[in-house]
Amino acid sequence: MPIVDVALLPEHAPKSQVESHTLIVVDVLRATTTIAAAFHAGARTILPVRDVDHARHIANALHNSFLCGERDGLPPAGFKLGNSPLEYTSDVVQGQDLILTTTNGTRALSMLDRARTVLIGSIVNRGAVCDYAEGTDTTIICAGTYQQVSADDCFAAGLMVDRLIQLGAQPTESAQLIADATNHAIDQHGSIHEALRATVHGKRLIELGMDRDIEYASRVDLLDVVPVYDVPSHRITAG
Ligand code: 3SL
Ligand code: MG
Repeated sequence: MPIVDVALLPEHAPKSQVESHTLIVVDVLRATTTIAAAFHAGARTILPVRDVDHARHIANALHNSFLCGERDGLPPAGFKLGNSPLEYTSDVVQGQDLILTTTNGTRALSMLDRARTVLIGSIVNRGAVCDYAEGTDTTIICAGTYQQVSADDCFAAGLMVDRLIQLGAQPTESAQLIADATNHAIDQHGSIHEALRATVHGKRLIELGMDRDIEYASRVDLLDVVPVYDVPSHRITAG
C-alpha cells in the first residue's frame, strides 16, 4: 500500500523520500496556485528561479520570455507579472515561457535537486495532482513562509492527504495529523476560504489587498492541470 507523508518545510523532507517518492510541492498562497493558473491559461514553460538578479540575468538571455513573481508580495521593478493567479490569463501567457521567482515557492523547488518526480500542487489542482500520484509513495512538501511553517500550505496538504487516502494511500502519523487539523480548521471557520483568510500569511495578503487571490486559491479541484518540474532542465511543463 503506498504511503503519503507531509514535510512542513522543504528542509524537513527526508533525503530518502526526496530521492524516491513522488513529491508534491505546495505554496498555496500563492506560487503553486499561480503556476497551475498559468498552465491552465496556456503557458508553455515556467522556469522557477530562486534569486531575483539571477532571474533578470536569464530573462536577458532568453528571448520571448518574461519575468514574473514577487518579493514581499509585490512584483519587483521590471517584472511583467506579479504572483497573483488572477493575472495569468490566456491573452497574456498563452504559448509564453515565464521566468518565475517568489519568496517561498521557488525557494522550495530549488532545494529538490536530487528529486526524481516533482509535481506542483495547490488546492485548485488538488484532484488532478493526486490522481497523477495515485499508487506511488508520495511526500507533500510545504514551502512555508519566510522559512517558517505556514498553516495555509498545511491546509492544502491536508486536503491532498484526504484525497490520497481515498485513492488507497496509507498516511504517516504526521500526514494524518495535518489532515485532521485541516478538517478541524474548516469546521471552525466554515470553509477552506475562511480558514486560509485566518492564517498569518492570509491576513498579510488581505492587508496587501489580495483577498481575491485567497478566494481563488481556495477553489478545490478547479483546474485539471498537473505542472511537472523537471529537475535536470529546471523547467516546469504541463504534465
Ligand atoms: O509564492 C510565494 O513565495 C508566496 O508564499 C509569497 S506571496 O504570497 O506571493 O507573498
Ligand atoms: Mg506561500
